[in-house]
Amino acid sequence: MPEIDARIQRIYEQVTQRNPGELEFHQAVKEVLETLGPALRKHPEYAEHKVIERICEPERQIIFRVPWQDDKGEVQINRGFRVGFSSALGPYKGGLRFHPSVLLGTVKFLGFEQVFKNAITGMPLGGGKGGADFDPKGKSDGEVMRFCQSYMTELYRHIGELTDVPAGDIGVGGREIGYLFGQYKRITNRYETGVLTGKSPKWGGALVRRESTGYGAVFFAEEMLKARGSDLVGKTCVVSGSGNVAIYAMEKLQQFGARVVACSDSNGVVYHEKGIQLDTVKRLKEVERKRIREYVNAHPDAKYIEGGNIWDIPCQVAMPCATQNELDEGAARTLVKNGCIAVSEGANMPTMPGGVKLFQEAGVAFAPGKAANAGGVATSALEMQQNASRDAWTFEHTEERLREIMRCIHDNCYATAEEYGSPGNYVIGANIAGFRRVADAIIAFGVI
Ligand code: NDP
Ligand code: 2IT
Repeated sequence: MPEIDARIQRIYEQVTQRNPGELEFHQAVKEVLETLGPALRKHPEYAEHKVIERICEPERQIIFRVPWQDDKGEVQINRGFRVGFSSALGPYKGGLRFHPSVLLGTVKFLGFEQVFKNAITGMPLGGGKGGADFDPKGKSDGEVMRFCQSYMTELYRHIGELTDVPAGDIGVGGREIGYLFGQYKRITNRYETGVLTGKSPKWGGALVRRESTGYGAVFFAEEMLKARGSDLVGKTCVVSGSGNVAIYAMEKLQQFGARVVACSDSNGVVYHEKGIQLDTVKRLKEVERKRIREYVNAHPDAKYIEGGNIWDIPCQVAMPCATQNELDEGAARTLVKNGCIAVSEGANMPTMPGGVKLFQEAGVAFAPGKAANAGGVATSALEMQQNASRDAWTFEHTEERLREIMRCIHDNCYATAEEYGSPGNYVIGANIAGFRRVADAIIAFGVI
């Protein structure tokens, strides 16, 4: 039915015209829309109720000034954002990103992805995202605290455990969540633990949330390999980044008996043939907040490549866990040539469209971030569940729940891809499975 394809194309053109210059948002929308044809053909009600048009328009977008004083007493001004994309399945849910590159279009791309990701977890979560163009790098704890307090002084009126529940993303970890929660508690006079996730387990956070995104992306990789009669044991792996997602992806890969030979940060790449020593990475990144180049001071047999491309390093399993568009078509070609058999995205939209196509054509098992990194937000939902029941689960129990959730997401994507005529295509499986759950709720609620 070519009219369906023409309709999808028209919707995409409207999105680009109405959101000029927001290239990452356009990219995220395009990637989803071009996979929805089979769902629209099978379910004409989605077109009739203009479900796609509604999903592409955020329910609300909040932009605000964030003034704060640095350690020298100088006034600094940043811009804060929170976009509530869809509340069809639950309160808006998604992280906050503090990075100098953050623009409204960045937050919208992430919020759009989040809607589908949260839907395929099967949990009661809407989708949203937020952040600021604040750069936490090189800032003192006091500066980060004052920034977070100022940010929350506006944000508090827009969030709540039944309305919108932020969490971490790039540049926002346990320290920032603590400062944000402290200010929320102080302003609202409420110890409303369920308003944020990613809290420290010392005061209301869930065990495993810190590890969950990285662990989940490895569980997904393991499921993909299992579906092909293989596993992670003895596999050579490369993980980009060295932040929250990368560190715990490396940890779980090692626990599965894989060999992680490289990781990175925005300055360069560390290659350690005998295997990355994770204690060193954790000390450098989680405690001392230093650059990855310092790794070689502790391990002189490792190599540091300033400005290097991590995807040049041969591996069987690649896990991009740093940021969007970090793996281009050329890098995908190199990976395939070097024998890569599986790619599991810990980051959001790290592989560029040409790279995804190349992996799929080469028969590489490819897991899009929407499915592979959904363990983070799924464990946020488990944190909300524990907060609501004033309970705290053990590490083992929570990790088992995460593993089961990732297994279900994998099987759902796999089965949906098959049902819609593209067996083995996890991109189509994830997009259609997520879309259908949101779309059915949107139709049920009428025109709101
Ligand atoms: P962190 O801030 O903990 O770590 C980010 C890592 O990526 C750092 O090593 C950083 O290097 C690198 N990086 C960030 N921006 C760039 C850039 N522009 N170019 C090169 N490298 C960069 O963030 P997270 O680990 O939490 O997030 C990583 C990815 O995972 C993001 O795409 C995020 O959206 C996604 N994600 C995170 C979840 C979570 O629960 N935290 C859940 C699901 C997805 P440097 O320090 O030099 O900047
Ligand atoms: O991209 C993501 O899924 C996250 N940054 C985590 C969101 C959350 O609410 O836990």
